[in-house]
Amino acid sequence: MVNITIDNQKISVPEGTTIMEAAASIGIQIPKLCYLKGINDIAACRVCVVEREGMDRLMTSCNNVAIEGMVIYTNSPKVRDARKKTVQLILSQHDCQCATCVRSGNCTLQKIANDLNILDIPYKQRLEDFPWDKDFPFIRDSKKCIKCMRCIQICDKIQDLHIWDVTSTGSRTTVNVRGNKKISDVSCSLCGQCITHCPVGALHERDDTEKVFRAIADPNKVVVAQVAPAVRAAWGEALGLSREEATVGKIMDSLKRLGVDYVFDTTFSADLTIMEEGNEFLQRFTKGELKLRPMFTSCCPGWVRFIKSQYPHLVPQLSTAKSPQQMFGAVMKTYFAESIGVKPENIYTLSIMPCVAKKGERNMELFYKEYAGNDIDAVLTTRELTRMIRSSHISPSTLVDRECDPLMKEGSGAGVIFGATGGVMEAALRSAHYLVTGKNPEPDAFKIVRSPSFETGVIEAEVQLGSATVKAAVVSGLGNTRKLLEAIEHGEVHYDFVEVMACPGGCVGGGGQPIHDGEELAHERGENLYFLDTNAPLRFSHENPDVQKLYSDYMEKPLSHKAHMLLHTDHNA
Ligand code: HC1
Ligand code: SF4
Repeated sequence: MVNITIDNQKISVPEGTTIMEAAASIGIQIPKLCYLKGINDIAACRVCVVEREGMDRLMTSCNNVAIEGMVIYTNSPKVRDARKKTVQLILSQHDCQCATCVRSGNCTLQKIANDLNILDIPYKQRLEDFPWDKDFPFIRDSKKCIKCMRCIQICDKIQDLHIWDVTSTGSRTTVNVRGNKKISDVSCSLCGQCITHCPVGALHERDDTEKVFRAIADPNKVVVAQVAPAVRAAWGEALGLSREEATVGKIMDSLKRLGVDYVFDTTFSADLTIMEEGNEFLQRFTKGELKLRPMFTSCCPGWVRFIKSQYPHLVPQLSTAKSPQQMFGAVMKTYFAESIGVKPENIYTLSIMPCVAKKGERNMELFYKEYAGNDIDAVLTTRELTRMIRSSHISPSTLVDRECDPLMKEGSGAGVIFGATGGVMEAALRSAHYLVTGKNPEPDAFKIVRSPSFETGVIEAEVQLGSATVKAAVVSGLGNTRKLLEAIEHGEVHYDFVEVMACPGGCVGGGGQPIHDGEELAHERGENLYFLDTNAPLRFSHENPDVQKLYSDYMEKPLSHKAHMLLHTDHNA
């Protein structure tokens, strides 16, 4: 242990404790802007400076550890003065139009400036204005970038994609796409992790809310919405609702009150995905197509973009099943459209997703009879949904539980857990067990795939399906994924079926979810989905009566010709 004094309080802390952590242990929160534990502790912003007795120079507290006998002041006149000047300088290079900023009210810089009682900026404003493609699924506003380096670190260390870089030097030092390229010319996965780790409004999703409002107001359009599994675990966070209050039924109510015509739950098409992908896996597995092993899941568009750019030779190993989002869009514009007597071109398909990459995936084409268009017309992130609710003056406390509309009303607990890492694999194994043995397993029989190793982010399991043993692996985070793919390529590990999610923890930690600066909530949100699954009346995708009816009335059977046309894709196309 190390003995130090902070603001006249004597404390003992374990060796290696930073001054910031030591102060926090006695309730002193030192302000910080760029710091992210274990990812960005490079003291780039210098907001966390403290004074050490006997030293002239102030020191940063996020990356300096407590040393025996140190006497530290976190709020001396010198510290207050320096901290205020630092923040004022940052503000002089930041577009401070808070009233029109997407992060207003949830911005670390705004909070620190307020907390420090900064009422003016005595320096000349100097803003950088780099061009950006406004049609790209996310937007970078260089005028708001505070060069904290978090985006660089997250993309390098967690996603291993190295999209961002420091450019220029000295006072001109700034951040931009590596090599000053256009974002559309580099291999961004669209995972959105740089957005959720940005402390200000420099990175945000392309706002599609006005486009959706216009479609709702269009009398010729029938707006049909779906809500992804992981949205229910997080949407209430931004609206002041507790986990218990923030039910999926209230999302459905909010959509109806916004004017959406029909509302559905993506858990329905997650169940449908299991029917297609589960049967595809069994077909590949029993046919012994060894060169196509392992089969990779294909529902995460961040992962699909990653494999296409980083490991194109492995693309044939992706399941050909479209993601639940895309399958639902195709079903809405055909089966559902026919059931309500509306032409597919008059159906406007909207999805609410925890994800930015879904805005890219939506461009997937749909050709059916005379119709040529897209499965999905608009994707809103969880954050955009909450902005629509707020801008429509819907009071969250007045929302009530509303069921989904008929025909595709049901979704199983297996569909709900798609939103957490391991969930797609677990749902698939539940149904694969039934398909192989003719009997349901215990619903929680495969829960081993829920807990990734802390170090690798990977879960491995050998699962018995009748007389066959299936070697499964689950991974989330693209840096972890790259390591796993390398091990597969080098023959160090062998699997039959691998689930990959681009965002750490799966969709619950998605790049479109509410932002809590510095806090990772994926695990907690995932627990919420497992709770909902445990208490769901239906736990098996193959028992979903609405999916069964879709097959008997329309698709015929999994992997039928029609199913291939509507529910599968050629990833090489
Ligand atoms: Fe996901 Fe999926 S689980 S990809 O994370 O397969 O986004 O929630 O909707 O499509 O169902 C996201 C979540 C989502 C799809 C499903
Ligand atoms: Fe990197 Fe993901 Fe951000 Fe793209 S979206 S730059 S891959 S962190």
